[in-house]
Amino acid sequence: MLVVNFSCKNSAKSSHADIEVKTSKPNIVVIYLDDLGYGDLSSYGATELRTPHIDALATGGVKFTNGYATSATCTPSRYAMLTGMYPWKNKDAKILPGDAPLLIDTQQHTLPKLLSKAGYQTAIVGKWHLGLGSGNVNWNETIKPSPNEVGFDESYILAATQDRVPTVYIENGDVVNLDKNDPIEVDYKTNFEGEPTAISNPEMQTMKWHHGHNNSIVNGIPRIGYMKGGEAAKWSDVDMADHFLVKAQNYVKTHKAKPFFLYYAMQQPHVPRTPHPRFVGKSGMGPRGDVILEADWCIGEFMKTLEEEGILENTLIVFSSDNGPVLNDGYYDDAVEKLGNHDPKGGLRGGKYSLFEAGTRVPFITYWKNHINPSVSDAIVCQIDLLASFGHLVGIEDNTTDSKNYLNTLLGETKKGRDHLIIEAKSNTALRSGDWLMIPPYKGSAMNKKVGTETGVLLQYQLFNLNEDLGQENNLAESNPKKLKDMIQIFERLKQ
Ligand code: NG6
Ligand code: CA
Repeated sequence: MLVVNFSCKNSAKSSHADIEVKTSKPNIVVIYLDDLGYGDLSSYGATELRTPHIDALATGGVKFTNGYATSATCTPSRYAMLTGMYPWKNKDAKILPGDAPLLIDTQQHTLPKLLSKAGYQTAIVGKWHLGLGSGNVNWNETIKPSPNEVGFDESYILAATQDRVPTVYIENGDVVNLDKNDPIEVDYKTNFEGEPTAISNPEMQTMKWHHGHNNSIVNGIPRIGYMKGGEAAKWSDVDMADHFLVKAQNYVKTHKAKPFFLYYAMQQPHVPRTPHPRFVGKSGMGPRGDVILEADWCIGEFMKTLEEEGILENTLIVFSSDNGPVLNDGYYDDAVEKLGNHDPKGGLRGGKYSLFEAGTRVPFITYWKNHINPSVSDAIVCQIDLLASFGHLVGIEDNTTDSKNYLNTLLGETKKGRDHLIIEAKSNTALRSGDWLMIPPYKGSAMNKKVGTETGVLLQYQLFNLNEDLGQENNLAESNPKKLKDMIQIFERLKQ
């Protein structure tokens, strides 16, 4: 059995054998937000809103200042985290519609499969967005393959995003509360006859669409995609955070006897931002700020549950986000108008969808009470490495993916992280290496006009020294040809 080499202060009364078990097979919880920016937390420099519960993880654990999602959008980042594979190696790893087939091959190596092999119970609660079924899903029967076929013993998910149909929860492949007499149909191309959309019935909207999002209206919110039926199964948007929280809490309470892995994939602050009424107006920043406060509260409640159940000191928590921030992602919800002095990018350039830093550099925190010494680390870490790192923790080494073991870095025992990392935005890739970031030339628009963020795309090479120029204002590609050449060489080698 693997014996992890750090002191176990909390288990002073336990026998040595107990300590070994506890330290090598802690529960693992990944708390993953959707579109939370590098600057969206008070522990990461935000001054206009306070996130005390997440801050407690940051100050009691390792706060990474160079923590990355692999990608600037959801599906590829989640794919990389769960499979350990760079998403640009899979041409289908792009933002998926709600009726897309499962992106992960059921034969593929995954993080939950690895932990299962080590004796863990595994579950996902929250946003999935990695596709379901094998094409032409019948939402009225048990959907297969689903998260349950790629390593999760249990799943309670929303299929894609909160702004995409079907707007229902799915538990272990079954739509929750489905009335068989009111079957669900979903189509991403054509509407069902007579069904209201934001175009035909704009008066039904309680939240207006800005771009995209003008198909079926559910709970007054126009969505992407068309849906018919399933009335009793439709979720309540304002209750979603509480709903997932209770599921996550119940999972912990009922599975604490053996090690578990819980992927708690929260939906905030992705659009549509629908805070529960008790958070409405609390941030002064409109719904985007309010749902960040709501998410922070949920995390506080979840942590309380771990403590009350007596397993806090035996649970390793990783907190992060799937991509960087966006304000206007398709609805009029005051995110731009009420932003005030808040900077969701935390001084970085770009945002969601961007190859600039704000697209992929995200809050990244590890917390394990009495096992991790609180610190701030500037090591380059990436979510893709959770698979190999957790593998090492539980005694399973696997070199078949792009994931590398950085357990000691994640636990704050060394500040040596990745030397190189390939990041991705909308299928374009760039290289982070040491202090440097190189973006190769790409065709396309430098601005995502509807969303209002820079894409990072330019027809020339871009080279930045992030240590001296965090905001990526000075392109050094021409003035430092030697560094550029080195970076291109590393990039080409890694992309083979
Ligand atoms: C985009 C949507 C955006 C969001 C995104 C996925 C439009 C115009 N925009 O296509 O609102 O849903 O997909 O976000 O439809 S992610 O965080 O899941 O990648
Ligand atoms: Ca996202």
